Amino acid sequence: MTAFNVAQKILLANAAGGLKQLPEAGQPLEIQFTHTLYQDATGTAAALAFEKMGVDRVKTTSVIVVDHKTLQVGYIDSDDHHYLESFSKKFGCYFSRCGNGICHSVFLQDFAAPGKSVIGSDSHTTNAGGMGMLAMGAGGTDVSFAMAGTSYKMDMPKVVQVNITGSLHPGVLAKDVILNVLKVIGIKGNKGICLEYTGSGLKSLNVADRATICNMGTEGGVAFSIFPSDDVTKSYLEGRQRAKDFQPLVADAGATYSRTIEVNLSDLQPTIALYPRLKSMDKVKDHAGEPIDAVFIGSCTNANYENLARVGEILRGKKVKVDTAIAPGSQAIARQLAAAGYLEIFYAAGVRVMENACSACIGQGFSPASKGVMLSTANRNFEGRSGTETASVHLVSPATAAASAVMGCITDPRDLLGNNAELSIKLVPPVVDMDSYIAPLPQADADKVVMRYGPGIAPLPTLDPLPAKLSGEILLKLGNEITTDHIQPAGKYLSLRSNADEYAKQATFVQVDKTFSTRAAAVRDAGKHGFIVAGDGYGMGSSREHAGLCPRILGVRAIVAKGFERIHLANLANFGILGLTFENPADLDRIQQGAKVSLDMATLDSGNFKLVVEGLGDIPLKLAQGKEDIPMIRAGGALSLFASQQAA
Ligand code: MIC
Ligand code: SF4
Repeated sequence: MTAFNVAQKILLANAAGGLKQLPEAGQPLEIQFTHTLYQDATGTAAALAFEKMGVDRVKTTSVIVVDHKTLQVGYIDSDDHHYLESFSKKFGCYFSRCGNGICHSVFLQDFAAPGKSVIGSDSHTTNAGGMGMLAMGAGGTDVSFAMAGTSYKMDMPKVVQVNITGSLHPGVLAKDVILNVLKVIGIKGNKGICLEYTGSGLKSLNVADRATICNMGTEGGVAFSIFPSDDVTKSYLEGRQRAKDFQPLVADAGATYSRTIEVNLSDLQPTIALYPRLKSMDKVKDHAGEPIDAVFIGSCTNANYENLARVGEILRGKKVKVDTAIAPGSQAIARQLAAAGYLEIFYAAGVRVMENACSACIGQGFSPASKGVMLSTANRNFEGRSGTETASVHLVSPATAAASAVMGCITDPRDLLGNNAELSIKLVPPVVDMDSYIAPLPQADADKVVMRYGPGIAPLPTLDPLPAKLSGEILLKLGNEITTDHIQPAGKYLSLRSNADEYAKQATFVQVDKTFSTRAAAVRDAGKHGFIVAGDGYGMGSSREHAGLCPRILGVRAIVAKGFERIHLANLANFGILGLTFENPADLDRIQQGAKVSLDMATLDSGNFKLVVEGLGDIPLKLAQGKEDIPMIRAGGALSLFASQQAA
């Protein structure tokens, strides 16, 4: 009998059509997700797409969480929230109101279940892998199709084993574990893999720690990460009064992996990921004493009870020396902290206790000063993400962040606590409050719900089919590692998510080239097509599909790069943009911004193209998307294809 690893078991259990045997790595696979997740920044566009699908009620356990656009300055954010609430009631979802918590934190505590599967319109949906769940991020359109009951197409990943031994020293946290794993696997080029955690060290990592580790697998670009479901999982679920959701999920003896990475927890030290893009993972000790201006402790990565209680123990009886903010992951966590007396410690230490939301992680408040240095416990430190283009944000664990806040400079927590200082935290029962959600309404009540569309919500544009020949110009030439925050920044532009035209006009590539949207629109309005050329890792980071939709609105029809990240490449196909790679990567150097180019679609089905560059000749290209994406790209995008199929 074949011995299966956990990743293989969970893929098989959730494969569409009762599949008996998994395909080889790299071959197509379809998943029938049991759960779906929207948040409010990607959710409005995704929900508008769902409405176009003509389905009466969601087919999955669907959770919608308001957590990103919580500033609500002016009516736009609140309008989106009311729209999502009416959508949720109408179509049978769970709705989590503003302030109830971050989508991944509330999903983990109240909905994630071992053996099941979730696809969410947020790249860190991978968080729930800590519960032994198949958990993946995707663009909103893909999530909406899954919600409507359609299976999701992916490639069978290679399963890489991360074998954990030893146990963490005091002051070293799960965040340090994942930063060290990322140090080994790197932050790009991991598209076809998933990570499975095994080994004797797992028992010392609780479910929240495991979620931290799976959350940031996304920064490595892996499809998902997964832990087994064991006694640790069982007692977590019992604590949350969800014992019935437990099912064991462990690898068979003799299960094999494509590669093994060994991590001895006892060897790890507090680690810092330097700005920008987790540039290098250094020991905190090597940066000790460097000045900082602000500290943010929060985000779906690690704002769980145990971590914030540790922060409380570090802050007990002390005052912070720099601006410090703490945003608990959920209201349940905040209430648990209050019950244990930690909120009082935070306030007494001079900390700003923020809303239970994404907050400073995505530049929604608490932006650092110009040229400032912020330590953050979040998972991303892309350029400009904090809301301050000139500031540097370094990523650390909550313990390092708290110790540094107390000292006013980068500090290894062990230097404050002493090497053997065990941080014993107060254990109080977790807060379970399912009434903090609006549960799915019975169908008769759902039928009566009137949808609320605020004036800021614009309908999704209708996208036209791919012409027989694209001709236009190279609008932008870019380097490596262009993130979705470069393409379509969040921060102060987040409110525009429900009006894609305006979001495109004001924000697309604004941090890279302020003239981009005007130039692109001029080319589009002249009846020509826009092209972008770039290096490797194009589209890394967020699952935000506006990074595909907005360039498309501005007339971009093809992006030629040395390599793409998985979710973004799928989003490009969903909006009818060709993702192409160079046959000879060195050709990128020969192409200039502004060059006049054309691309004949006659060879689209073969996947091979020649980009004709005026004055330079032909450059051979390959389609980066799969053959199965071709009908969608031809039709102009996923919804255009869907509409044409309905009409036929
Ligand atoms: C992020 O962390 O970048 C976000 C904001 O949560 C995104 C989703 C978005 O852009 O709305 C993500 O990770 O997918
Ligand atoms: Fe929110 Fe930040 Fe987590 Fe994204 S990474 S879901 S912005 S807390």
